[in-house]
Amino acid sequence: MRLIEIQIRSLTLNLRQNFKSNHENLRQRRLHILRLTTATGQISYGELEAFDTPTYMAETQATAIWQLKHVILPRILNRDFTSPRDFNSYLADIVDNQLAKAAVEMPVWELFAQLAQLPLADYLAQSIGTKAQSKATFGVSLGINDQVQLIESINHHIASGVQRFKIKLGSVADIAVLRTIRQIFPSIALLVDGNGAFQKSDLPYLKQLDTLQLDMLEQPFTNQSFLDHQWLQRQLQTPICLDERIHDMEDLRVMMILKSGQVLNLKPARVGGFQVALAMLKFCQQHGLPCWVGGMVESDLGRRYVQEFARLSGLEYPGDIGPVQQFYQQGLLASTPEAERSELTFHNQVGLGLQPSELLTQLFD
Ligand code: OSB
Ligand code: MG
Repeated sequence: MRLIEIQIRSLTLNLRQNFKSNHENLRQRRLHILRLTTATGQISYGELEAFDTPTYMAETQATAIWQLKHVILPRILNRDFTSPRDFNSYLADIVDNQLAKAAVEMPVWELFAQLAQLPLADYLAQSIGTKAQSKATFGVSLGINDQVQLIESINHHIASGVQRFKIKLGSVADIAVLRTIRQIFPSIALLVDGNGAFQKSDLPYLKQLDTLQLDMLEQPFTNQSFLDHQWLQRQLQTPICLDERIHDMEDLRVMMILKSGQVLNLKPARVGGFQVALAMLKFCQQHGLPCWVGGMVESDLGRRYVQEFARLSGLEYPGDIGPVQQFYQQGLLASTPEAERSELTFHNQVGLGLQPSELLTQLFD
């Protein structure tokens, strides 16, 4: 396969409602969309998932676009590669820059799945000797909010059939809110995401989480920390799940050896694309480490990649992979997987079977 053109367009999507985490308060999602064309006229689209600030990850839209234009695209354009793995070898010596790499790596897998006439999920599964399922279960992630709003959102989503909720925390004060929520909703599957909001001195508050039957506590401490998470996990029954601390395979090995966490939130873009994500899934299965699929408030296009990955067996815990109508009115695709209660159903499309909406078509006019 040979890529002869990669066009890049910027796109801003307004959120229906702000999405607040300890990292930033998203009101708009500024994205770049890539269109890849091969020498034989095949087309695929990619999405750059970086944020505006270097808080969740070091990359921003601006730095990642610079790396794409000046470093990544010159290495991959007009080169022949025989497989996604061969493609990745052109990028292997570039340190980090996971989100920039993923913006091209993931659509390259889609192009190879098109060639193989397979659904992307089957093509991914085949590459690690596993299977893909026709359904995937999702939960909902709710941003930092006041108690009244959170209860209203949870009720709204329960009415549509969602049973697993992730709630963002911004400070120890939010733990009191969480206790009330648990009293009102004793049987929902509940987890919380600190996005680095906490410090070791918050231990007395974090210990209270153990009484709330949480499925897990995601990333309580900063992106830099393995040792503080290890220290906390030794004093907490609730499993710690790492997200933004895990950038590559080495991080995952360190997490396992130090027992800095017991669960992995796996986002293909965060680790540089599908090749590393697949290796991580395999590693987690070999070592009995539970692993599930996270989201990054993607557009419906970026979300399709994550949803497709979530079809792989071994990713049974409900992912942050639900319909992005939760976030946006506008979409780049004419159709997205059917969502019924908390389940997505996929059809046997070739690749991702992407059908551009008018918005996506106009972007590249
Ligand atoms: O920490 O999991 C996170 C969204 C953007 C950046 C980081 C995170 C999130 C989410 C997932 O919580 C929300 C979603 O995409 O459904
Ligand atoms: Mg997280």
